[in-house]
Amino acid sequence: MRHLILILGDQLTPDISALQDADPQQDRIVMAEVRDEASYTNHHKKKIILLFSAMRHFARELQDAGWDIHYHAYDSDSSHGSLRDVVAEQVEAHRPDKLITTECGEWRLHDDIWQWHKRLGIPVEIRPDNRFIATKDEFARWAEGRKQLRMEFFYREMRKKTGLLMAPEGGPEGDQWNFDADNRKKWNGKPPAPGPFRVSPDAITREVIDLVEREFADHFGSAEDFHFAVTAADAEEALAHFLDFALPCFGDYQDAMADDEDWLFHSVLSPYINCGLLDPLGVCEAAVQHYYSGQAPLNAVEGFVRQIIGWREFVRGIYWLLMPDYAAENRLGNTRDLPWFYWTGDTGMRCMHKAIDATRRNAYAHHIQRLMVTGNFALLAGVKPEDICDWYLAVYADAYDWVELPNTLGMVMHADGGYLGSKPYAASGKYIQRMSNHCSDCRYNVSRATEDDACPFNALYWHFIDRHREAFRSNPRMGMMYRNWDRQKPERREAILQRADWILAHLDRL
Ligand code: FAD
Ligand code: DLZ
Repeated sequence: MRHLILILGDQLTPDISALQDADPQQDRIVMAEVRDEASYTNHHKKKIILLFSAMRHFARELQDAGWDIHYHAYDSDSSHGSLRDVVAEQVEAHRPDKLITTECGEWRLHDDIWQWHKRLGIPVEIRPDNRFIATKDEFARWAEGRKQLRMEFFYREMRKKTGLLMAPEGGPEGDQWNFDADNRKKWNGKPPAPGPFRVSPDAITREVIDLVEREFADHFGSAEDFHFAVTAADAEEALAHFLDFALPCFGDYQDAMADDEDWLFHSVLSPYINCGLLDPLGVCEAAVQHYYSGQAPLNAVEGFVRQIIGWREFVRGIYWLLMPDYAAENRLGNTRDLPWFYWTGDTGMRCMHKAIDATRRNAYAHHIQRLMVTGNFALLAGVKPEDICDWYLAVYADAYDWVELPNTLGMVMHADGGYLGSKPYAASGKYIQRMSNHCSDCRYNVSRATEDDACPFNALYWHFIDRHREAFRSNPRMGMMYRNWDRQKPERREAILQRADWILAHLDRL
């Protein structure tokens, strides 16, 4: 055999770099469902189902196209518990000249694969991941020498590089790079939200569901009502469904939340983009076509494209620029354990209960729930970054360290000093009230801050502002918060801080 080619569970793309120049007559592909990958965090059951089923479908498609594949199906009794074990067995059995793979997305595994050539006794060629718009080197070059790294400026470079939403004269379509200011409407039930594209599980998926219910029974989340796409063809249909039914309102309601609506106008495409079933650039090109054909407004399409070629690329760049030290950052010095209700959803705070319950059922919550509800609470309560990062890595079907870590540690926890935002996204209950209808059905009163029934976000917000005065003293974007806090009567400030202290001492009672 000439080459052994390793394809990971989040590399389900037929033209992934590891397969380029490969020869079905001489090369062999290896894919493996293994304990180490399925158990390094408490992955949501639906995430494991999605990956195992999508891997099995992908392997079958490659086989049908004439490839020689070794597919290692999950077996809890197998002595091959890691990807390296399975690859070593294949190397032993077939003596390839070389192992080829595409660089993986997580530092923990990346660091391991870099050492494999010593253990395997053959060269290991690790190719760049060709599914991203910017290479790691390109991002590093862009970042070099800049005082501050801001997504907005990187995003503009990506717009120019891809030509997406660029007018013929060379400027941005609509003479504006960013339409975020138009994208902050509250949703009051109209127009109705379309819900995500749903696929009924086929025989392969049903087999995987049984496997996961059996072998991963203690993992977070529900396996019931699994409806994710598990093939590229179905993921394309999910994209078409989003473009036709949700994209037109994506911009307007991008920041909205609703008590009885899990998905609003979000695309629910991240699980597919991240495991390789959809190409991020192709997704953006399709959205842009909907703008040019008049099917979706510019604020929606620009907002959507920015999430993918802006935020998604930017967080990946930050991750690879700053890892491995990045994961240990804790600039606000947080020490609190993650409250247990993050795993159960058992809390009277309506917004938290709704976000966690949707997470448990769907392995999905939209960005504003992640950022401004579960994230905001962890920030205000001073949860240890490692605890909250572990939670986000476990509970979502789209979670991989390269994208989860900067979003959580950086954007939510401000634990990196501000790469993902020039000020923390801290907010009181008023923000949640403004953007949702959760508060009207909540056990707590959002208009109060000090009473026993007062919304915990309110007192915690001021406690956060007060206890981090030193850290934010010189941040001009925080000045108004401190002026507002200092303007309150001393007795009021004292009562708020006391209420916050009580909350922090009794998080399990909220
Ligand atoms: P949409 O709202 O429809 O957005 C379209 C696409 O843009 C998404 O599919 C995604 O590919 C991309 N995108 C949007 N926002 C971001 C972002 N901030 N970073 C990277 N890509 C983005 N996203 C993940 O893919 N994996 C994660 O593990 C993850 N963890 C997160 C943790 C926290 C604390 C926060 C605040 C955000 C996290 N995000 C993560 C980003 C974002 O919340 C999800 O990408 C989004 O909710 C996925 O749902 P969607 O496909 O409906 O997105
Ligand atoms: C997330 C995941 C899971 C649950 N299982 C596997 C697996 O059994 N085999 C595999 O190749 N990949 C899996 N993955 C995805 C990997 O963990 C992913 O490749 C790394 O997170 C690197 O991005």
